[in-house]
Amino acid sequence: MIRSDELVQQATLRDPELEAAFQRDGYVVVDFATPEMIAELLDAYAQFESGIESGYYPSLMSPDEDYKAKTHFKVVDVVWPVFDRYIDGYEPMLGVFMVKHPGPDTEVPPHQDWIVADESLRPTMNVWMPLTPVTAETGQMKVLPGSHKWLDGLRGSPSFPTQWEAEYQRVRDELMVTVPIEVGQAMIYDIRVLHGTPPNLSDSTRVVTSLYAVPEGVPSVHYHRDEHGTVRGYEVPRNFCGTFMIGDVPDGTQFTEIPNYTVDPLSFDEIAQRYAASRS
Ligand SMILES: O=C(O)CCC(=O)C(=O)O
Repeated sequence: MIRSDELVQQATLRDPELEAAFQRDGYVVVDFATPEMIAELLDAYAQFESGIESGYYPSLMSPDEDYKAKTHFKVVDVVWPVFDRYIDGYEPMLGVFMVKHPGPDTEVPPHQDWIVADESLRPTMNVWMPLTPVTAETGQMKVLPGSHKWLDGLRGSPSFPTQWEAEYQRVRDELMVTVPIEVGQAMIYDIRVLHGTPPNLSDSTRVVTSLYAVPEGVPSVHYHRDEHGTVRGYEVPRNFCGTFMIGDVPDGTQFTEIPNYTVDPLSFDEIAQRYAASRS
C-alpha cells in the first residue's frame, strides 16, 4: 500500500525559495561560479580540440570521442560540486561546452532538450553557465516560463514533431522572455522548459559550459524516430551522449515502439492561453 507521504513529490532544489520559483517557472538563475572555476574551464576549452571551427555546437556534436570524454570529466570535476549543493538526489550525466562562434546563422531555435531519463517522477536538470559574457549581442537565453508543465511529446533524435513548431517564431518573439545571466551566475532548469538563444552577432566567440544531471540511479534512455515516423525508446549506457552521433540508431535495449508517432499541435492562441493560465 502506498502511504500518502510517499506521494508528496520530492523537492528538486534544496533551498525552499528557489524550489518554489523553480516549480513555477521551470528555471532559476543563481550565483554559481568563482573566477577560479571560470578560468579553469576556459583553460580546458582552449586546450581541448573539438574539431569544429564555426557555427554553434554543443560538445556532443564533435565526432571526437576523446574530446567529448575529456570535456565531460573536466566539467563534472569543476561544476558538479556546486550543482550538487543546489539540487537534491541527482547524479551528473553529461558535461559539455556550448560554443557559439559569431555568425547570423547561429540561432538555437526554441526547443526542449532530449529526454535522457524517465521524467514521470522527477525532472532531468541542466545548469547553463556562461564562461564569456552572454549579452544582447552574443545572444541571451530566452525561455517560456512554466512551459515544462504543459508541453507534451517525446523528444529525441534525429528530429521529432513538436506542439509549437508551426508557431515557433511568434512564440519566440511574443511570449518567450529574456533571462539575463552574468558570468559567475548560472541558469538551473528543468530540461522540459522551452528555451533557445538568438544568433551571436558580436565578433567574439561565446562559450558556455553545461552539465546535465539525472535522478540518482534512474536508467538513461534515448528516443529515436526513423524516416517512417516510428519511434523507438532504448535504454542506453550513462555515457551514451559521449559516443552517440545524431543520425545514428542508438545501440541499446529497446523498451518501446510507437508506429506513426504524432503530437497534437497547438495554435498560437492555445499556447498563449496555457502560458497565461500557468502564470495566474
Ligand atoms: O548554448 C546555447 O546557446 C543554447 C543552449 C541550449 O539551448 C541547450 O543547452 O539546450
